[in-house]
Amino acid sequence: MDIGRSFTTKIVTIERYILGQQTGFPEATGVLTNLLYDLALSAKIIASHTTRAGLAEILGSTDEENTHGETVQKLDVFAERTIYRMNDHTGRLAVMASEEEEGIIPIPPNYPTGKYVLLYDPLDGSSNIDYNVSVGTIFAIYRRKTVDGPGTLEDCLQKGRSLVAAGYIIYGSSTMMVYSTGQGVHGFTLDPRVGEFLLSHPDIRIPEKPKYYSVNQGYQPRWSPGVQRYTQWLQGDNDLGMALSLRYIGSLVADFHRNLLAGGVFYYPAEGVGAKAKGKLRLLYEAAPLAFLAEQAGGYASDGYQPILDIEPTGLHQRVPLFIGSRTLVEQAETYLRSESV
Ligand code: FDP
Repeated sequence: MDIGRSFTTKIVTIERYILGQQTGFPEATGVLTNLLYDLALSAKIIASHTTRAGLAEILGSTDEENTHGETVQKLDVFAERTIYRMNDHTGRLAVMASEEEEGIIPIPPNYPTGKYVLLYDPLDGSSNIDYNVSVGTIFAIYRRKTVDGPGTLEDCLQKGRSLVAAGYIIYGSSTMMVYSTGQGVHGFTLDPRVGEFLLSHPDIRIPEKPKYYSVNQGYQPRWSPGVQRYTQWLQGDNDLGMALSLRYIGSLVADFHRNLLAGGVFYYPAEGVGAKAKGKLRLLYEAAPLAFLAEQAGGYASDGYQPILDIEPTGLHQRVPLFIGSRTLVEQAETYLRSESV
């Protein structure tokens, strides 16, 4: 028997896959391909640190010194710096913006600027780091709006419908990178033995039959009547023929990832007046890129009234209520929320 031929599954690295997708576009210059590959490399570096996060040298304040006399960086600061340093000098980007930084992040004047804009949340769910719970990185790539020179705020304030690519990396029981360039959603698992992301989840589609709803139920008293009724609908007062199970990690990437694969809805609604009057999550760094992936996987994302992808951003750190996941479940949320405003 020829043992070699009995293995029929192809091994596809993320590099090969990204390049393969590019060949469908003869006009492509390879810049986006390389940008995605740089993000995969950043992910490997960040993953190599998240797996050591329980070690004392990683935890602690940003200005503590470790035993080597080096300044200890918290993991979220480390992730932020890694993505920045991987992308500031490549000539692929006009400007960046990060959830961790107040303003836009210009490309240093000694480096060339390029045609893309990178927005990222370097370590989402970071309140979970100290408890060994999955965290993630989210990224969004747009084409610049300005023609040349240093990128501007205007380049960063684009609605999700204009996204060229988006994705996330989940640092969990394994590390996965999931991304879309508008040709479906594809997932790659990092094989730590060879240091490569290998195609493990081609063309992800949210399953027809949803399993889970995910929300911080502790905040229920602060929700509007529409969100309360919607939650009861998910719990069994519905025509789905089953009550959905509640699963809530409190780490957006992990909650989204599970529901993408299992079917379900994640929501972080508005909470009346006060700090969370518009919810908690950020439009540009969290909601829009994940909404892009949800739609590419056959799902949907809404603020309760309109598609997240159609919201015109007005500020870098703008918050937005988010309902995301299986299309029918998100549309049902819209029905309940709209009915409360008539
Ligand atoms: P975190 O504060 O830990 O960074 O947007 C940040 C986020 O986590 C999301 O990842 C997560 O879904 C949400 O906040 C959790 O918020 P609650 O603790 O209010 O449920």
